[in-house]
Amino acid sequence: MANKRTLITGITGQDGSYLAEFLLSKDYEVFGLVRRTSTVNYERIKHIEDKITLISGDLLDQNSLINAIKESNPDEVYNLASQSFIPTSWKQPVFTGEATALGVARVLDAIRTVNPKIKFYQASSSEMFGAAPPPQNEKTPFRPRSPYAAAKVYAYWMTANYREGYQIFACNGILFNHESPRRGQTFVTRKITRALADILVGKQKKLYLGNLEAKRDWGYAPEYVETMWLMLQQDEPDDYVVGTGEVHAVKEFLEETFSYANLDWREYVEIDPRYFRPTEAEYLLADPAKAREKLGWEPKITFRELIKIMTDADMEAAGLKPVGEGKAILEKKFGGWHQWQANMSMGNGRSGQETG
Ligand code: NDP
Ligand code: GDR
Repeated sequence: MANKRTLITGITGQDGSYLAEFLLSKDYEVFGLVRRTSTVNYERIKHIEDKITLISGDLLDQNSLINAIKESNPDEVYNLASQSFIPTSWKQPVFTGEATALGVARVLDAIRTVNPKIKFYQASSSEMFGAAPPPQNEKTPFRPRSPYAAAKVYAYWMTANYREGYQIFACNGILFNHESPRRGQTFVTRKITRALADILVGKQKKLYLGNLEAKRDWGYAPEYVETMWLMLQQDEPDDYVVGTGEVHAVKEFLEETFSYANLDWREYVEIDPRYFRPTEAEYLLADPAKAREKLGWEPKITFRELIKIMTDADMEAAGLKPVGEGKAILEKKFGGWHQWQANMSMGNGRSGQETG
């Protein structure tokens, strides 16, 4: 039987790169949509570039999506592309809406036009719950608290409507925060682990942060991409909340990271009002019972283990000898398709593959 084919949008991002590795391990033929940038930014996928095919396109350009779907002829499309940083969504709300909301309508309509039998995964977000009281599950009404969240709510409902109206096998994965050494450097977890490494090597003296009281349900990204695939392997399309069911404040993330390297965060951290948001999602905590029951999914990496993995990776990337517990945890608990070395694809590389 021929291998399955997949098109991943957002393949150069954190999740796209892990999903590509995971699907390659399942013998998929992997195609990735990449947009044109003045400097090539394929650092997260450079170690698998000879195993995947990149296609030029943009969520803002309908024809490029139709062409990408025709060219890749996929069984499954994973739509991970979006403007995903919440502060930017306040500065560029219209652009965020174009990519994160209308971009999804464009992909869905391209599928409907080219081949409605293609299965579709939409990267929905816990941010959609915003001000809704915790814990949040599939039945919790959305109360978005940012232009990003509002755009994701539109995309969520478009996905549900294409499922109900056109019988497309379309699923929303409502994923809570998931992190890794490949996390973008402006997100708070990576900002903290990277700053710690820079402080240790003497490149940075202070770390400036915003709201330390916000609470998040943080998990390990490679585990989360497995749920995306599981959703598309079920008999019926559906929506699922994915998270650990454990909540921690930003302050706890700080404490754990700095104490892992025997430092006291209070000596290094300063609050900068620039990092506060106009409105905040204060308390996001998943009730992942449905994913556990229907997908058989259970996260393996705990909050403290996640911090050790990320900190070790940032220390190694900074040229330091890592404490080492994070590396050991990964080898013991994860294995299989996901290895330590691949995680280190987080630097600034240059790619060989060209797209037109
Ligand atoms: P990243 O920000 O790391 O990656 C986003 C990807 O989208 C990049 O590959 C980026 O390309 C691409 N992209 C952005 N705009 C466009 C566009 N106009 N056309 C084509 N591609 C575009 O995000 P993550 O990997 O962390 O997240 C993946 C998805 O999951 C996103 O949709 C995010 O909103 C959502 N999500 C993430 C969560 C998390 O905790 N990580 C939780 C819940 C949802 P480029 O490299 O060129 O910038
Ligand atoms: P989030 O992630 O907004 O939850 O969105 P982020 O790591 O940016 O913020 C988490 C919390 O930390 C607080 N915070 C800071 N955040 C940043 N980035 N920088 C700071 O200096 C800082 N100080 C405090 C924030 O206020 C917030 O409460 C992520 C993205 O991946 C989205 O795309 C995704 O949908 C959601 O997770 C689930």
